[in-house]
Amino acid sequence: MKLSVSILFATLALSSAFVPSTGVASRSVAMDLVSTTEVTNPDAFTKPDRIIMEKLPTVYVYDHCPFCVRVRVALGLKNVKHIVSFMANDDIPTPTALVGKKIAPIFTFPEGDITMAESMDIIKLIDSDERFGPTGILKPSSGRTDLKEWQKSVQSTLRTLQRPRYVATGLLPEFTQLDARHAFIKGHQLPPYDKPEWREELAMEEKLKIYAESMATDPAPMVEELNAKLVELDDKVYSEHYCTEGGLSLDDIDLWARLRSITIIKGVQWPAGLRAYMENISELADVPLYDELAI
Ligand SMILES: N[C@@H](CCC(=O)N[C@@H](CS)C(=O)NCC(=O)O)C(=O)O
Repeated sequence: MKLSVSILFATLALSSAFVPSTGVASRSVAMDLVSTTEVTNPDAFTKPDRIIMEKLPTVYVYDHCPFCVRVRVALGLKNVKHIVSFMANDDIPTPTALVGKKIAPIFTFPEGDITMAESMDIIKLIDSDERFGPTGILKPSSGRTDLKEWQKSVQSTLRTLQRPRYVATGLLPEFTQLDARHAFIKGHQLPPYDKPEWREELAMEEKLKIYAESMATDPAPMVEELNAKLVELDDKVYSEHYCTEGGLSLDDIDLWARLRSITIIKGVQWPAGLRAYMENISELADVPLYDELAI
């Protein structure tokens, strides 16, 4: 990571859960005193004023869903008060009534009579419509392929580690009840199975057994592998505040949403700069990491 600013003060994020976050440069008195680089950084992200509409927009989500996290981060960065409605993972009627099929995220905006799916379309709308505050505050995607390639390179490892943990915590809102956990397991393969094999060739009892065995397996070797991949990623992430030179962009919306899921895995060692990146965007967007639930 090239820019090193506030890692020494990462612990501030702990207390910041209790105070409104009004922008990187004015996050707290302590931060102002120690973090002069931020104040002079022309690319620093300034969070706009809080927007509280009479009828709040709602985003229907699953907590673990990275596409849903993208929208939550965008609304958080735009400082738009909104309702986060967590659907159960086996709830078909709610999304179907809204957009005709089981999908998340779904965004509803009563003032504009808007109901829509597709995370990037939703984000495009909220960053181009003045009712959601100053427009164009999220820089466009850079088109970088290295971040996408990195994500692809860890896909199998992350599926193996994350998927059983999402359901095993029993604490994610979409998995509060057994039916919902089973619906997820039914549809989400664990490596080395591919989706068609998982869907068509395995009985439910077999799937449950594979998930249980996966949780019972020592994760240490895979976590080691992941730790090394995070060191690799740390070099690709430009600063503790955004991943691509020039400022906070849709690259961050995509990358951070994916990385957040990793925090469900206990014992991962984050390089200091990357960890600060995770905490900074978590605080700025008001979307929590999973640290307290990690298993
Ligand atoms: N392209 C969509 C993808 C959304 C998506 O695949 N969401 C998953 C959850 S992570 C989903 O709802 N899958 C259907 C299901 O769970 O039944 C977007 O970016 O919003």
